[in-house]
Amino acid sequence: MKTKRKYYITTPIYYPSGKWHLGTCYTTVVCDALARFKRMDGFDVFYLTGTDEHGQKIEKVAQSKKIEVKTYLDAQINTLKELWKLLGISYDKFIRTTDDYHQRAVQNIFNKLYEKGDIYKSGYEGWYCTPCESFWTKTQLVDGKCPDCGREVELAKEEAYFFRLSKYQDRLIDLIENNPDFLQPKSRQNEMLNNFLRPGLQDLCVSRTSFQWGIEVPFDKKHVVYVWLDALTNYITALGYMGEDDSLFQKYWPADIHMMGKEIVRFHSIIWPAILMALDVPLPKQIYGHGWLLLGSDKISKSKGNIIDPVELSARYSVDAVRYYLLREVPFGNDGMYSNRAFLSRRNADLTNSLGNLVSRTTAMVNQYFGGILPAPSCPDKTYDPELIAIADTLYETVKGYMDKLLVPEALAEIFRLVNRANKYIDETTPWILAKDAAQKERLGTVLYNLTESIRLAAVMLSPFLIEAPAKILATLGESVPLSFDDTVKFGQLLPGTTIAKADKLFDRIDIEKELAAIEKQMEAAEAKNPKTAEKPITHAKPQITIDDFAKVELKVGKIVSAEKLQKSNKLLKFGVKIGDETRTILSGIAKHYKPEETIGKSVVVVTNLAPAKLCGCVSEGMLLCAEDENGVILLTTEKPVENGSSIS
Ligand code: ME8
Repeated sequence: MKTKRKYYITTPIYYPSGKWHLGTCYTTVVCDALARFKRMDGFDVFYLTGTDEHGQKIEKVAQSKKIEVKTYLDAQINTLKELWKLLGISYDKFIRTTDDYHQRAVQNIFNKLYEKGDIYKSGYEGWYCTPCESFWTKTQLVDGKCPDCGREVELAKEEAYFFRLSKYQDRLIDLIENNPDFLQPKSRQNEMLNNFLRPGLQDLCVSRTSFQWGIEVPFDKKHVVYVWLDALTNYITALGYMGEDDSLFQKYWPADIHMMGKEIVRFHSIIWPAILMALDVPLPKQIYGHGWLLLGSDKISKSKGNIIDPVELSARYSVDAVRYYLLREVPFGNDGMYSNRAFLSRRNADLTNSLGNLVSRTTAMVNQYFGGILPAPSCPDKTYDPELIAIADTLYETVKGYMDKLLVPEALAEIFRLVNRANKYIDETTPWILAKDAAQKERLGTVLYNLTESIRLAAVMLSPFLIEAPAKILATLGESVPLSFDDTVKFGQLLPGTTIAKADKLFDRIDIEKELAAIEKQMEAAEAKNPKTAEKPITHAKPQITIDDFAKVELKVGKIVSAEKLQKSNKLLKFGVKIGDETRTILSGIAKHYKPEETIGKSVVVVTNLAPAKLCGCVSEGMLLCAEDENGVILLTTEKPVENGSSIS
C-alpha cells in the first residue's frame, strides 16, 4: 500500500470570551476546506483546533457573569463545538488548554526552558492590555493605548519569569529572510522584520502573579504561566509532546501549516519559533496570516458588538451558503467585507442560478428524454464539446494548483468556470431543439452525457468546500462523495446506463430586495425591544449537581461590621464580616449598588469555604451571596434575625 504523506494543519485555539460570530468561523472553515482537500488528495491529515482558556480576560468575563470559570468555559466550549458541527468542521482533535495533559506538558516545557537557562527570574514593569493579555513598553503604545487593539492599558509591576527571546533574534531574522515560504503572505514578512525583529527584540515576560486562572509555574506556585506560552505550545502538546505518549508528535510534527488571523502573526512567527528553537524542536513549515472579515471598516468582533450570527445565517440560508461565502468572497490573505447584500447576491448568482440550475436542468432533461437512464456519448461534436471536456478533465489539476498555493477563492472560481461553461454549453447545443428531431437522438444523448459528467466532476471538486450540495448532486447520479480524488477526477468515468434521478432544488432563489427589507425590519424590532441586543450576555444553564456536590459548599450567616470602597476598583466593596468569633475580609462587586455605610449591620449569607482569591491586590476570604435582576443587585439577608455564625443548609 502507498504510504501517505502526512499533513498537519492547525487553527489558532479560540478564546471562549463571548458570542461566536462569523469572523470566528473564517479560520476554521478555511482550514477545514484545506484539510478535506488534502485528505481527498491522498494525505494523512491531522487537523487540530481547540480553545485557549486561561488568562485574566476569561477570569474577568466569568466573574462579571458571576459564574465559576470552569462552568462558564464548559458552556462556551459546548456552544463552540456545536457550531463546528453545524459548519461541518472535520477536525481530528479539539484541545482545551484546561485539559490535564496539556497543563502537565506546559509545566514540563517551562521546567525544561528554566533548566536550560532560557527562562530566568527578574522584575517587570510595563503597560498591560488585559483584552490582549500583552505587556507593552511606553514607546510601543500608540496614543497611550494598546498598539494591537487600541484599548486602555494599565501600568503593572510584578516579579516575573522571562524568556530569552532576544537571544533568538538573529536566527529569527535569518529564518524569515531566507525561507520565504515560512511566513506568508509576503507582506507579513516585511511587517515582522521592520516592526519587530530589526528594531530589536526584548526578553518576554512569561509569568504572571496578578491573577490566578492559569497554569502554575511548577517550581514557584505564586506565578502562572503567561497565556501565550501556554496557548502556543498547544500545537505540540496536542500531539503528546512531553506527555505520556508522543507517537502523534513523532508522526505529525512539524506542522505543515499554522493558519491564523493577521493580528496574531507576531506571536506565531516570532515568539513561537523562538520557543521551539529553545526546545530544540523543528520549526513549523509555514505560518499563514490571513486577513479579516470586516463589517463596514471594522473587524467583526465580539468586543465591538457587531456580531453576525453564523448559526442564524446557516439556518436561514444553508450551511453551504455560509461556507461558500467565506471561502469565495474573502480574497485569501486580504481583508474581505461582509454585507447582507453581497452574501445574498453570491448565493443567488453562484449557488442558485449557476450550480442549482445546471443540476436541475440536466437531470430533468435526462429524465424527460431518456427516462432517467444516462445515454452514451456516441456522437461527439468538434465545435462545442472539446472546450467543456477539457475544462472538466483538467479541473482537478487546476484546482489542486490553486490549493497548493492556498488560493482558495481562485480554486472555487475554477470550479464555477466549469459550471458556467456547462450552462453556456446548454445554450449552445439547445438540447430541447435536438429532442424534437429523432435523427439527433445520439447527439442529444452525447450532450446530456457531457453535462452529467461535468456536474459529477464539479460536485466531486466541490466536496472539500461545501458539505451538503455535493452529496445531494452525487446522490442523483447514484454516487456518493468519494474519499479520494483517485479514480474520480477524469472525464468519462460515469457509466452510460446509470440511473439518474431528478434533482430536488439545491438552493431556493431569494428576492434580495425583499429579504434585505425583512432583515432590516427584524433588526429594528430587535433593537426596539432591547437596545443592547448585540451586547446582551448569553445565559448558560449550569450542569446539574448532586446533593453531595451541594454539600461541599459551606454557607453561614455573617454580620457586616465594616465596609469601604476598594481603592483600586470602582466595582468592589471591601467588607469586614463577623462570622461567629472570626472577622473575615470579603470583597464583593456591588459598589455600584450599595453605599458602604448602608450595608453595616446587615446579616448576610456567606460562602465560607471558598478558596481565598486576590482581587486588586486584596485577598478576599469568602463570598457574599447576592441576587440580581434588571433593577440591580441585592445582598441576600436572613428573613428574621439569627445568631451570626449560624450554618445554612
Ligand atoms: O487570537 N475575521 O483567539 P481568538 C477573520 N486565543 N478572522 C477572525 C475574525 C474576523 N473578523 N475575528 C476573529 C486568539 N478571527 C488566541 C489564539 S493561538 C495559540 C491563540 C480569527 O478567538 C482570529 O484571527 O481571538 C484567529 O485566527 C481566530 O479567529 C481565533 O481568534
